[in-house]
Amino acid sequence: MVSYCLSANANTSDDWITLEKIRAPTNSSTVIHLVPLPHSCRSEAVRLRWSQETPHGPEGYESCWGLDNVLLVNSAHRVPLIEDNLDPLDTANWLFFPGASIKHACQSEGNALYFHGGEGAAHSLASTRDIDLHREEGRSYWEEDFETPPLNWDIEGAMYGTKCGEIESGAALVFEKEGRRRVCTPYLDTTSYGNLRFHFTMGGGDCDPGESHDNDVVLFGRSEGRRERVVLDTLPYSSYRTPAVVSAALPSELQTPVTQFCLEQQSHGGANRHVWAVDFMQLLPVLPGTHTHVAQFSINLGCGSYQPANRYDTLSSHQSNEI
Ligand SMILES: [Ca+2]
Repeated sequence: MVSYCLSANANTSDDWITLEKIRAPTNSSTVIHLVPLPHSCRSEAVRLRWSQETPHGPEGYESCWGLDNVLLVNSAHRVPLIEDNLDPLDTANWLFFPGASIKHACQSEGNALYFHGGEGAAHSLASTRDIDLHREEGRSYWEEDFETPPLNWDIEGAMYGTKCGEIESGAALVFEKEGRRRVCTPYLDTTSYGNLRFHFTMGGGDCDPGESHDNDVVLFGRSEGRRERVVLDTLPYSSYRTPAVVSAALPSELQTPVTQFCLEQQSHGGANRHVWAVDFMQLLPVLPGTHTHVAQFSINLGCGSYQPANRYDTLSSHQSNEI
């Protein structure tokens, strides 16, 4: 059995690239294959093919084969969001591991998180720090981190800095000037996006807080050719003293080839009054892929002296829900 890939710009079937030759299993059990794609297969419009080689001898053979659960994941050269071999354990990676000790045990390579169980061990678990799985490196999504002035944005009444504290990371867009305070993105093709997110504060850090709903900031979008604004949210003056993520689902009228998003403060008390800031704005795909991340770990359940007690439950993820 041979698996291949073919780029769209290849002209003939002779350009199929062999990825792997798979021998027939010696028994009838199902075998899972993980095949890294070479660079030549990582482009647009690539096809994959599986085929059985023709028999060499005159007698031929009888066989049937099946294929199931084909999964293409973009994980080959992605920087791991978290990686820890525990040699030594990186304390920044782990929130809790009650019931565990870090030691060489259970035939581990170097240190392992070792859970010895026993009486009264109510909880044995290991919990990582929060990991932002929305940042899907390599996927197509749009973002702006305001570390340098962005091109083609329409910005009034703002400067770049950390006056309102660190909103997401590094510099943010800080609205503190006199006059109109408004920011609009360039016109974007939002047909494949379903969610707009950004980090926001009013009154964070050393910034003057808002005092009334007159200071609220309105989030709206508009499509080219339509004059009317589509209001997505109104950010109350008192709700973002601590920076927080604002997340807005895109209605269908804002999923167009030419759409922009704006934030505008209704009114304020002048320079350095009622100050707000924005950082790390991003557009996320309509539907995140179901398999966009891979967790890989090794676990040994058989090293205790009383093996029937060994049990593991699940690898679970808890998502702080902001969408
Ligand atoms: Ca930033």
